[in-house]
This record gives sequence, structure tokens and C-alpha cells, in this order.
Amino acid sequence: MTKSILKVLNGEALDQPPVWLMRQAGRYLPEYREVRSGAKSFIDFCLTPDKATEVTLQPIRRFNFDAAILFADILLIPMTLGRKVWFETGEGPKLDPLSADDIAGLEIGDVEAILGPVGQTVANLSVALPAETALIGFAGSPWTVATYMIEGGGSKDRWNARRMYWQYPHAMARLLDLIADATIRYLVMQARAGAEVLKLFDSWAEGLPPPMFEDMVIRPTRRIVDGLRAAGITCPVIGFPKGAGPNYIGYAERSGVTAMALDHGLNTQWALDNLPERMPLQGQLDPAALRAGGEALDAEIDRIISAFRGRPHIFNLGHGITPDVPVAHVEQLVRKIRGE
Ligand code: 1CP
Repeated sequence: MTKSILKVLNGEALDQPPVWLMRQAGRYLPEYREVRSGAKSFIDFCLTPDKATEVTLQPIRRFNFDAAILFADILLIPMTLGRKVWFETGEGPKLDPLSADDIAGLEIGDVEAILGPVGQTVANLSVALPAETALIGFAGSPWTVATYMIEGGGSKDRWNARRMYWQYPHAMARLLDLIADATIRYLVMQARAGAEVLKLFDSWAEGLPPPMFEDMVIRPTRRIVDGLRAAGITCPVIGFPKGAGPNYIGYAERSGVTAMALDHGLNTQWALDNLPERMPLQGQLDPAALRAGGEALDAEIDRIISAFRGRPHIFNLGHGITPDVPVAHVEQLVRKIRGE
């Protein structure tokens, strides 16, 4: 039996799309909060295989999603470049901001040792998951990871990272290559441990002018996909250049990814008309519609399913599930998609 998500990623259009949700393991689940509260820190939580395995399995037990996504975070990679990362409660991720001068001194450390516990989590999951559930590994895309490294955390408009691209292009190119090369090793490790699909999150791909989108998003993504293929990894790769708008076209043509995740702001009809007909597409429910629930949620699910009918489509949100979503709304979504 081929898992439904793997069928779609192989180009099949199914009558009933497979479904999983970005950030499906997380604070909207009481059982997640329970495990989280027992962890020393968020990074420690990500690097404790038993805990990470448990919270990855929680949404599968409750909702029987068609895929599990490894519990980890895109901000583990800066640690392999010798940078400190910590999470402050209520404030999100913190890093020491990186200057152009700092970049010259960066080196890739022992990725397989530093992130070895994540490999162990993947190995645990590949044994523990039900036979029909696909296992998705992931990493942040180099541009998005670089924005957090340069800014020292989240930021409103990624000003320092954008400025560094224009002002210190060589430093920026070096940083993206280093992140990409560390990410290749990290994803190779995940694939060898049992991840069947790999996803690249480029959460800050929005608002970049064409040359920058090419250099900062498309090329580094291509470098990762080529590196994986050169290492013999054949898994499908889902790219998520969130907010890319019309830049999704060049991304589809040149990044080398197998499939693309679409954010909820992208016009569905435009996507169907402009993106390759055979390319599997994932998305694109507004997380706020899931929060709202009720008839509006049902109607929006119907719209999305009908729009993508006849095309290879995986149902998902256009961005991560929010902590305020009632569990009952997720149950409603799964029932609706499965016609139960
Ligand atoms: O205290 C908590 O429980 C923190 C919440 C949380 C969770 C559940 C964070 C902090 N990370 C995660 C897990 C996580 N992050 C996963 C696990 C698997 C799943 O999806 O269930 C994944 C895939 C991510 C990816 C991630 N982390 C992204 C890309 C996707 C997206 O949402 O855009 C980004 C940008 C991050 C950084 C991050 N991690 C956590 C926070 C608060 C942030 C900052 C987000 C921001 O800057 O707005």
C-alpha cells in the first residue's frame, strides 16, 4: 500500500485529498502543553528524542492525519554554525545578532553530532507511526534562517538581513551557502533515519525584489535539493516560499522542489492557471478560518477541495495552526475532508 501523501507527491490526483496541518504538534493540544511544561527549555525539548517523538505522535493519535511532521524547529541549524539560540517565554526565538564581519568567521560544525538527537527522533518515529502515516522531516530554508541569525530573532520587516544582501553581497552569499550546506547534512541524516518527505520552510520569502528572490530563495533551495540528490536521497521535497506571490512561478521552475506549499494569501485560481499542472500543491486554508470553525470553515474547505480537484493536492493550512484553535474545529476539518 502506498501512503496517500506519497501518491500525491508522485503526481496522482486523489478524489479525497490527504491532510495534515502545519504546526500540528503544538500548544492547541493539552497533551502537548503537558509534555512542554516538563521540558527544561524549548531547545532542550527539541533535542530530547522521547519527548519530541511523543508530541509528534499526539496529533496522529487524535486526528489520524495522513502525515506526521517531525517535532523540531528551523532554528536548530544556527547551532551547527556555532551560534547560540534560546527561546524566551512569550517572546519567541533569540540569537546573538550576526554582522557581515562575523560571517567571515563562521564554520560548519559536526552537524550529525549536534543534531544527532533529531535523527534519533526520526528513527523512533519511523518505527512508532502507523503503516499508513507518512513521516515528514524538515528544515528552514537558508534565507529564513539567515533572517533570524542576522536580526537576532523575529523582526517586523527583516531590515538588517535585506540591507546586508545589498550592502555586503559576498558575506550574504557565504552565509546562505553555509546554512544550505549544513542543512543538506541535516536533511540527509533525517532521510537516512526514515523521513519519507522533506519540507523546506521559507517563511519570510515575501516582499523580495526579483534578483533577491533569485539569489536568496531560489538558488539556495536549488543548492539543497541538488545536494540531497547528490547524496542519493530521492525523497520528494516540498518547498514553502510563504508570501512569494508571482515569484512562485520561478520557484516552481528553478528551485528543483517536487511540490509546493501555498500560503492562504495566494489566489487559488491564479495558482492553478500559472503553476505547472503536474506539480503537487499543498494548502491553503486560512488558519483564521480554522479558528472560526462552523459553516464558514466547512464552506472554505469545500471551495479549496473543489478548486484543486483533478490536480495532485494535499490539504493543509496556508500557515501554522494557532494555539487558540479548539480541538473540536480540527476534528470538524478532518471529518469534512474525509466525508465522514
Ligand atoms: O513554546 C512552544 O511550544 C513554542 C511553539 C513552537 C513550536 C510548537 C515553536 C517556537 N516551534 C515549534 C515547532 C515547530 N516549528 C515545528 C514542528 C512540527 C509541526 O509543525 O508540528 C515546525 C515545522 C516549526 C517551523 C518553524 N519554526 C518555522 C517555519 C514555519 C512557520 O511557522 O513559519 C519558523 C519561522 C519557526 C521559528 C519559531 N519557532 C518557534 C517560534 C515562536 C518561532 C518564531 C516564529 C516567528 O518569528 O513568528
